[in-house]
Amino acid sequence: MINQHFLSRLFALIALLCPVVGCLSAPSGTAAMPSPTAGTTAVAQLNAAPCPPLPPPVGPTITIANEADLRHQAQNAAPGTTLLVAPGTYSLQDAVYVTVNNLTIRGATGNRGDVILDGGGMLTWTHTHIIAILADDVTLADLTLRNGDEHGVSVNGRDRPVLYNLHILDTGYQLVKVNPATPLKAGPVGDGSDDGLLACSRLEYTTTSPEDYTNGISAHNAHRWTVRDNEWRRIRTPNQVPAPAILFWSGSSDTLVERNLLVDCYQGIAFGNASHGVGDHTGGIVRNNMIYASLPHDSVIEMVHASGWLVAHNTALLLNPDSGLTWGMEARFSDSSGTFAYNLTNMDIWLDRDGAGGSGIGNVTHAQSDWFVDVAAADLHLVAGATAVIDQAAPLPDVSDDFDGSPRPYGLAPDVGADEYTPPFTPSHFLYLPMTISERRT
Ligand SMILES: [Ca+2]
Ligand SMILES: [Ca+2]
Ligand SMILES: [Ca+2]
Repeated sequence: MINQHFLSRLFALIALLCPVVGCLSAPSGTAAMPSPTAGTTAVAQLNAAPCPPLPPPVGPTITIANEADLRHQAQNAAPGTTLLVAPGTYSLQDAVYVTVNNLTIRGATGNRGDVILDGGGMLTWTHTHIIAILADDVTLADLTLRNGDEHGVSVNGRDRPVLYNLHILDTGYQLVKVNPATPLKAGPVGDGSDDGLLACSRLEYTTTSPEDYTNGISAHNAHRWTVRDNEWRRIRTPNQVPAPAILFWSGSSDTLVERNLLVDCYQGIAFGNASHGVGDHTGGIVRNNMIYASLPHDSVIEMVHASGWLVAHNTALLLNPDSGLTWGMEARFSDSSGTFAYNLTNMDIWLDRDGAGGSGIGNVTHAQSDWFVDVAAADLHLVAGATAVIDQAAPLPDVSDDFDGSPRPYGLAPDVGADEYTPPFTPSHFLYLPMTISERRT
């Protein structure tokens, strides 16, 4: 008879061993971008580890049930207040201008699909953005923002914004825009936006942007921003103009872009831009992202007028390149330097375009579709047969986990690309762990 003490000891032992043997690692091929509200199984919770629900509000809260009150409180609540927006669809009559420092606007249920802020349409020229941040330490969470004139979220030179568990779709210009200054209200001008976070969100167009001016996020003069654990779909223009989904430029620095999934975007991740000059981006890391393109595409990771970067352990399967395109990642112009390491892709990596000084370590550029779990579903986790890349990398100090947030390495060595392969979970991993029970029954 197994008593409670035995069970608690057994589970304690499993918990102790699992970080070593990986027995509770999620099976390869599970949902790539878990929602913070997805499921309650143990595996779902482990998968969602990088995206836990926000903790309960601290400080005063105000429940919001109509759009006029939301706009009013965003400018009049006391600093530190949380505006809890009740479930529903809110037809905004103007942008929500947040001018109160340390204000949080969040959906009341934690499910971003329950609270929809609708701007009425793209490029209707009625009220610019869905939400404009004009204060420091503003958090937006658990919301859907859609049908905006210009931007879903406009950050204007203010610091430490947190954009978390949002669904942003179908806005006329960039879905998220980070401006260097505060053009709409009085305030610090031109000092940029520092220490922002965009995480655990989904950003997309239903088809394409309405015209050629868009990005998923475009950030000017932004410093130490983190963009992680987001899903980006169809960030593209009607005329296939170059428009990176994730673009940091205009003097931005030390951007971290990790564990994002990009599907059918025309371009992917860019530090700097060819339309600018020397010093467009400094430092930064792009790691553990998965990029899949079946619609026509340009190159998907580009470091342009950018120096001091690391692009490591990204997976890019690119199936519909524009005519003449033979490369999927590039460093460009003579002021660009950095390292591409252990990326996995099926197209070339151009290290020295226009005199750039990129270096390459251990990249694999002949990826095959059958190395991945489910290409048609954009699931680029590795299968057991991907032996050409499993355990074929060397550890990098800047890459200690993978796309799933699971620790590297599993097995003998890190794997090339964004996924660290772990065998599918089966009970046999723990049912046959050796252990001795010397418990004296009383
Ligand atoms: Ca600032
Ligand atoms: Ca490995
Ligand atoms: Ca993994």
